[in-house]
Amino acid sequence: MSYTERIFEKVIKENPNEPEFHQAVIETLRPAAKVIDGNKLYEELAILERITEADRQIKFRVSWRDDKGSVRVNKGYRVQFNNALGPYKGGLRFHPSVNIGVIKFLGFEQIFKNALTGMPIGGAKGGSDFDPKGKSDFEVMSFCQSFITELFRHIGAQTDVPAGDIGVGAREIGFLYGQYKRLKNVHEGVLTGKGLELDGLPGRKEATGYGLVYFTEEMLLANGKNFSNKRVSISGAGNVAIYAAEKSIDMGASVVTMSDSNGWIYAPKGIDLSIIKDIKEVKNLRIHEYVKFDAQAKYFQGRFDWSVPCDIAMPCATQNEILLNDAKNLIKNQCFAIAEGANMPTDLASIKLFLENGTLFAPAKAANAGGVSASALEMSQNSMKMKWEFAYVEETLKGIMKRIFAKIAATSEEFGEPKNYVMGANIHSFRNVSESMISQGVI
Ligand code: NDP
Ligand code: 2IT
Repeated sequence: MSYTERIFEKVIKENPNEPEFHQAVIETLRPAAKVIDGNKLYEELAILERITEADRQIKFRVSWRDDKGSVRVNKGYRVQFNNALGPYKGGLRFHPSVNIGVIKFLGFEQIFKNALTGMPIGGAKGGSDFDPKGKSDFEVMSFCQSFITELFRHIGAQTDVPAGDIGVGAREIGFLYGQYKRLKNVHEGVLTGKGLELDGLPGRKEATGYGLVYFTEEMLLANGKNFSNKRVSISGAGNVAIYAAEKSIDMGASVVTMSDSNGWIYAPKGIDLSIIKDIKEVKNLRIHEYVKFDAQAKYFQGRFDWSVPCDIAMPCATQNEILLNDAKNLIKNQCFAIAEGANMPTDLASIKLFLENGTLFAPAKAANAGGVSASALEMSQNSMKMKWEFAYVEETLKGIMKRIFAKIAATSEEFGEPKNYVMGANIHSFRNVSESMISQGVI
């Protein structure tokens, strides 16, 4: 049995009940097996044993009071996975589905995503099973203050820099930042995704969605296609989905679907994003409200199954939202490109099917790296005590996404499968991280 396959068995055995983590390890290392299994040094130095074992896993209790004065208790996590390339960096997710396996999958992915950005950042992820939905601002603040009162001792601008993810946006980051500053008495770039009224980066909010579209455009252009007049099917209606939709529309496409965890909308002539922004960003309502304002649109309750005609699909909600039947729906409807905005939205069987079918496939660790790239710009902005302009950030982001695509495409080419961007992304990032680990000795 090969080194990589033995490691998969070991990871599965030693991390029981963590299916998302197993999936992330296989999804990353199997496409890189060609370089790993062909290089004995990796095995001699136990690179895979080390890379799949987090540097540190922090789990803590978060007690807080709700508006009625009742005491509530949640679980908090931070997994500092690997800092070979720089300080630990990665988001915080607040969602009832969060557990240690989910945070480990996200932290593991983050190591390789961050390596692709070319910026000096290691990989981490954190979060809580706290559900911000239906909570007052005061309750969210109370929770965030308690969460950071434990986490503050483990993070810092040179150590570990958290940011947002599902359920964590500028409001939550502001509350976390305020309490951190109070505890440490330093104003430093310890969190990214801060509001513009704090030391936030103009363009961070838009960066993941815009970056996804910039990356996808590069992939389309390299294959003789573009966004113009294409139908884009998007899932989710949060931070990533909204700004992926905005940039797709800017590029001349129409967005025909969006969703939330209750259901999805289909607007064959294109969604009016100003209505979505008003519903989601201003009024904080459910997506079914959309059909009240757009007569051509239909609402379907329940899970989105990717069953409507589209040219490009962008899953932007959560993990495993494209399963085999969904992939078959997309192929049947002649969708020619998938670009992952969410982390690990496509399961292993569906990725395999897309690649066999010749569907262009932009893997998350490359395609959604715009968010963390902008976070790294925010770190540099904060450490220099500067404020970058939105236009500068947008241009820089565009350059970063283009470079990521070029590096991946060159690597896929080097290994004889020029259209296999999954292989290109995983080999390229694995090589970066492992070379850096090797030069730092056995630690
Ligand atoms: P948000 O919380 O802003 O939005 C998440 C969206 O996805 C909401 O519409 C939400 O619906 C929906 N959603 C979440 N969980 C589920 C679920 N289990 N089933 C169905 N729908 C669900 O998060 P983001 O937009 O920030 O994150 C979306 C994805 O992008 C995640 O996978 C995240 O890890 C990834 N990502 C985020 C980055 C960032 O910078 N924010 C960077 C890179 C990747 P509802 O409101 O009903 O919960
Ligand atoms: O998955 C991700 O890359 C994020 N949630 C953003 C991480 C960051 O540090 O900006």
